[in-house]
Amino acid sequence: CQKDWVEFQRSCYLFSSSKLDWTTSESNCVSMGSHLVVINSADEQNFIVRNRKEFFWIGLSDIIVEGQWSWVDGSPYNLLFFLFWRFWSPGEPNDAPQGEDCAMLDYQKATGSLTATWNDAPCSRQFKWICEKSIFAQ
Ligand code: 2F8
Ligand code: CA
Repeated sequence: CQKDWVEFQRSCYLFSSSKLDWTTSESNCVSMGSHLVVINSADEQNFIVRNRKEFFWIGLSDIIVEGQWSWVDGSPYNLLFFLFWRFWSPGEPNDAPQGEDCAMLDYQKATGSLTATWNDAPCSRQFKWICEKSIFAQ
């Protein structure tokens, strides 16, 4: 991986130190040949949040159609898989009244063996973010 990027299971990850809204975070990743992180396993989720007590945007939103979650890189959103593994925090996604279409890692509501679980939050909020690209796409 390039300088400042961290390798895990054939991906390189960049953890931002600044905060941005969800759309600008994704644009920042795209400008570096990556996307906001797409989480495909509990292992990956635990790796990216281990020892980090912060919120991070991930590459999942239902901006286009409410209730239809989609990953920024077009990976399939496997509802049964994510429910089985309880990747969402209890009661999430709840599209809280102000409207919440973008997913973030919430270390405060982790359950079971996961070190963080997901919450949907307003896309305009500013959080740190995580970019991911394949180790073969440098
Ligand atoms: O704990 C549930 C709820 O907590 C907050 O709302 C009170 C979050 N809101 C923001 O982050 C803006 C909700 O997303 C979350 O569902
Ligand atoms: Ca929510």
